[in-house]
This record gives sequence, structure tokens and C-alpha cells, in this order.
Amino acid sequence: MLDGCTPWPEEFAERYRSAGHWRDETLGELLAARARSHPDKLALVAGAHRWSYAELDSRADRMAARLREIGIGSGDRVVVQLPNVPELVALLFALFRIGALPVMALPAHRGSEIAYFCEFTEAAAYVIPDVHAGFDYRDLAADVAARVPTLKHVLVAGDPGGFTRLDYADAGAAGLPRPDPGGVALFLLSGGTTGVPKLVPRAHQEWSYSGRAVAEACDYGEETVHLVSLPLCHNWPLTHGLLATFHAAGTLVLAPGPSPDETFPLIEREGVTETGLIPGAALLWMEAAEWDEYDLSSLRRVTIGGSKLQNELARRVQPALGCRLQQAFGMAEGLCGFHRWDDPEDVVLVSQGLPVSPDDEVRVVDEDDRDVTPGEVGQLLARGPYTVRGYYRAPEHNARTFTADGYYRTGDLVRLLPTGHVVFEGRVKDQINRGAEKIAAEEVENHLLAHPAVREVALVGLPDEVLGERACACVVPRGTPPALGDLTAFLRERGVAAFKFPDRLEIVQELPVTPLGKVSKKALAGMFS
Ligand code: J2J
Repeated sequence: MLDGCTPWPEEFAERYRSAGHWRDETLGELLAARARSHPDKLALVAGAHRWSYAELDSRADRMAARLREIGIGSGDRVVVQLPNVPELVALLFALFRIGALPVMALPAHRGSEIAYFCEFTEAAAYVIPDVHAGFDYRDLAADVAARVPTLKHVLVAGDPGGFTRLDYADAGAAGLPRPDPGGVALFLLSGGTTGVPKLVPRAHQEWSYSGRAVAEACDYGEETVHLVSLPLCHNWPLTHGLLATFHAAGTLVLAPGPSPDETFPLIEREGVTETGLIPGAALLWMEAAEWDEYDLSSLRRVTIGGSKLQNELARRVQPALGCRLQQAFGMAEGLCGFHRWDDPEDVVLVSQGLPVSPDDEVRVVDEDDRDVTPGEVGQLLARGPYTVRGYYRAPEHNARTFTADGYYRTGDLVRLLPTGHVVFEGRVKDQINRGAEKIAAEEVENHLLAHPAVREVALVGLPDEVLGERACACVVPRGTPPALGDLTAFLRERGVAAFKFPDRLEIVQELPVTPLGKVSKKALAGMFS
């Protein structure tokens, strides 16, 4: 495995291979297999583009050839920051085929995050749209390129300005060396809890398996039409949307965003059967469905996850949208769970899903890593055929975040129902889940501490009806207290993604501490909720 990554011990690898979970197939070959078995089947709908599996396969090949022409090769890291455009799908498979490694940034990231990803991974290339949601990514790229000497190429999907266009060669790439199916295919971003974001290395065969296991858990087939309206670059839409759909030879439909305006016409036009939503978007859909004229009857099921769906909202989904509710949980590090079609309604309303693989191992433990009494709340630990054994180039963090026998400490507080379904009850990790975008409190606190009017700061999550949580900065000032607008302007200036900006500011004289002398975020959240 790539230097800086933690392989599975051989006995586990052997077990996952012999169970048939890990197959001798790269992600590039998965698409090629679909192009052979279902050449004319519609694979991808995005904007005005409608590509069959044969067309997508050929585009991935021709894009791979083009990337090779400009000098991108096996092992090169490529920071990918594209919205839900069809080129993103072609690009991912092109990179998988040449063995270059995408680093999946979010469209919302700005200079501070992107420069970090480029530097940390020693990226050779950075791929952007021209202008998206009113923001010119070529300005961001110019800034990043000036700061990161390893960056040789900036590729633009659209008008390249002074950079290079992300393009296709006239013919496909022949004679490419085959990437190792057990090797790293891409890097996903962890929700994170530390000062700098962590990268999750995902390998071809295990990540592909996570998509296949989701397809099986969700009974996907050729008739599946899956709509992705969240940013595709997250693990959830990538596995439940792209991979699961392609495993099943279904159709993937990309929407630019989750609003009813952007999605309802597509559901009607494309006959969408499945989609994933965060709770806040589900709320908007339910309200809009009351008066909207669009025909949503093709929807078989909506899947809600990424942050906790409150029971009251869960109850309203089926009557409001006229289709089944499925809850889902998961993490870029691996483990994910979905409800099954025949799960009883009371289980679907109160739990977040059942792990998708028979070889997923979960434990629920107390503060001393002892298993809690079945049914009690504790921290969820996970190990299995698609749960990574370590972050990229992070040995010290790995020593804390993984147990000696390889379980990932999720930082989530859960309890298990007797059926094995997982119920999310809270968190021990210092992270805020703002509309399913994860904010590592420490990362934002580090930025805010650089502000001259901030002596001490703690970022805490406060409950919010739509987003689940909002971020509140509790600041002990230095001199004249800052205003919220000063802090957000400061973060924008430093190139921090806007979803990490605090929504609220509270000025305090001191930060409350626990008996052990650590800042008590629980006490702060209690003071301002
Ligand atoms: C409460 N918290 C949840 C849920 C995730 C499928 C679905 C989601 C993700 C994802 C994913 C939750 N209720 N239903 O990758 O494959 C919180 C937990 C978890 C963290 C991971 C997938 N579903 N969460 O959200 O890497 O705290 O993955 O540890 O973005 O989201 O976030 P992320």
C-alpha cells in the first residue's frame, strides 16, 4: 500500500477476499465491465448531458489519455474540486484508470483548505470549475498555485482563463499499467476533529465493495434511477449514489443542489426512484410537496442521513412524499448502515440503519473501552472490510483514533437495538454537524485565535431545527470585544470555507472548565442553548 497508509493485516485481507467482498477489479475496470454488459444503458444524466455506459467509459478513457499527455501519471495526487457536473464522473474514472489519486475537496473549500490539501499530498494537479455559484475558482487557483510549488497543473472544467482546459484526447489511452486493486484509489476528507483536516485513503477493492454492499442492502437493480443533489464529492453520495448505482447498472442523475426547484423537475423527467437527503433538505421537500405540482410518484424511497433525523420529522416523511423512508448513517472512514426494505416501520423511525456488510464488526464501549451492557449508550467502534485502518500520513493521530486491534473510534455515541440497528445519541468528538457538513472545532478555533481581539475561544454546536446544529463562537476578548461580522470577515480573509463560519458569537469573561481543567463545551452549550 501507498507510503503513509495503514494496510489491513493479511489475515483480515484474506478473510475479505475469500468472502468475495474484495474482488480482483479496479474501479476503472468496474466501469469498463458495465460498458461491456450494458453499453447502451443510460449511466449518467447531468445538465443537458445524457451519457450511456459506453459513452461514459469512452470519455473516461479519452480523458485518461489527455491527462497522460500533459504528464499526469500513476501515483500523482490530484486535488479535485468540482460541483455536480458530468466531467467530475469522467475525471474520477480517468484518474482511477491511470492510477492517479483524486483528493476529494468540496466546492465550498477556499484557499486555506485547498493549499493545505495540495501541500500535504504534494499534489501535481488541481481541478476546478471556471465560475460556480458566483465564485471564480481561477482566482483561488492562482493564489494556491503561487503558494504550492509542487503544483504543476491547474485544470479547468470550462473556460480555462490562463490555465489548461480539462479535456478529452481524440482516442483512448492504450497500454496503461494496471493499478493494484488493493492499492489506494482516492482520498476522502474526514469530518475531522483536529487542527488540520485528515485524509482518508480508500483502496479500489474495499471502496468498491462498500458501494456493492450498499447496492445489495438497498436492492438496487437496472431500474434504479438515483438522484444525487448533495455535493457528489462526499463519501455518502459517492458510495450510495455513484458506486452502488454503477454496480447495479442503474442510472445516476446529478442535480446542482437539493432545493425542490432544482430536484423536483428532474425527479419527474427522469423517473427518479432513489435519492439521499440530509434532514434539512428533507424538510424543504416535505413543505414544497404540499403545493408543488411536480409528479414525484416514481420515488420508491428517500434516504435521510448525514445528521440525526428527529423522530417527529421521520414520521412525516412517508405521508408527505408518498414514498418509503430509509435512514442511513456512515462516515468517510468506512462503516455505513442503511435500513432494509422489510425493516419494520417502528425500527425505521427510531434508528439510523443497519451496517451493510455481514463482516462489519461494531462495538459500543465506555470510556475505558469496555463493552457496555447491550442496549446502553456508548462510543461506537468499527472494523470491517471497508473501514480503513488509518488516516494518511498521521501516525500519532492514528494511535489515538484506532484501537490496537484496528477498530476505528468513530467519536459517535450510539446504542444498538436487539436487531443490530444503530441509534445515534450524540458525540464525544469535538466536531459540529452543521447540516451534515462536519466542522472540526479546533480547526476554526485556531484560525480565530489569530484574531487580535480574541484571547480565548471555544466553538460549540447549538441545536438548530433545520441544520441540526449551528456553530457558536464563545470568545474571551482581548480589549474591545469583536463583533460576529469581524470574525467571519477575518475567516473569509484567511480563506476558510464559509460553512465553518460561526453563526453566533457569545462574549464571555472566561471559559468554563471541567474538573480536569479542560474547556467544558457541554457547559457552554448549556449556557447558550
Ligand atoms: C447522526 N449522525 C450521523 C446519522 C452520519 C452515509 C451516510 C452519511 C455519511 C456521512 C457517510 C448520521 N445520524 N444518520 O459517509 O457513507 C455523523 C456521524 C458520523 C459522521 C460522518 C455515508 N450519519 N452521521 O455523513 O464522513 O457523526 O459521512 O461519524 O461526512 O456523520 O460524517 P461523513
